[in-house]
Amino acid sequence: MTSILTSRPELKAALDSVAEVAGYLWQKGWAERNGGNLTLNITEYVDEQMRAMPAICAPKAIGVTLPHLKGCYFYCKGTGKRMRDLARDPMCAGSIVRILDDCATYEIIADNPIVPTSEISSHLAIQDYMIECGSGYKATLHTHPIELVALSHSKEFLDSEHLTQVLWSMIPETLAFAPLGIGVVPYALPSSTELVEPTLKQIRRYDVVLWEKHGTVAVGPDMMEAFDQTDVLNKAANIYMTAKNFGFTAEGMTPEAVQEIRDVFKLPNQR
Ligand code: 2HA
Ligand code: ZN
Repeated sequence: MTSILTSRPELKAALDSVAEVAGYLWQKGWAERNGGNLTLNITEYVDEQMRAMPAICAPKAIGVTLPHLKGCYFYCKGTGKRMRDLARDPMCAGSIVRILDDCATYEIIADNPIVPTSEISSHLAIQDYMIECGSGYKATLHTHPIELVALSHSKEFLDSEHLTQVLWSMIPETLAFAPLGIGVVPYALPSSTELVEPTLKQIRRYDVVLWEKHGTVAVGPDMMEAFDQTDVLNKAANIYMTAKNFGFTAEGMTPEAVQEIRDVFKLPNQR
């Protein structure tokens, strides 16, 4: 079967990178069964022929209206699909969708009518914000990083500022590569539109959002960067856990040492 990726090397390269990330998620144990989902804004690769492609399913409601997404195209992982399958072939585990002019509906155009991720409303609401604020960010990534999810089971770490400070203090690179920190969203039913507003509120301020007792949502200019953001924060949580396993609580770098890194590397405190 011919694919939309055939004779579109730039689009294929972008999705190859998404596939590479999907493989890492599986290897890290963050993507059990169909766990996690992702979207990539691919509008920059869309040509006339793609714009003319007919829908291969009936239009579907996003659940929210997103004015900045008019005419945009996204690659979305399919609901119920496995990251480890996506790693081998992105078009077998996801599809390409077009946002319709009402900004509240999408249709699938390729390759197969694979229904997008159940968390599509949160992902597309974040995509809408990323266009609105001119970030140039194209990727959203939801996954289940073990140590961060475990920390979200403790009331102590449901405070975004406290969790961020603890993670930053574990290893200097955490602050250097996640200078906006991590925001926590209280538990809500997975895939529900109830998650949309709280997630958006936190992603405006933080690099990564932690959904209590569930997983993370990260954004980035591309999928690899969204993965890296999640990875550096989870690494810090792993160090905290490892110290606990040794029988002590990690001391953490002093607030002065953390501030020094912010000053020396001139790290931003907003996007
Ligand atoms: O796609 O992770 O939160 C499966 C999930 C839903
Ligand atoms: Zn999930």
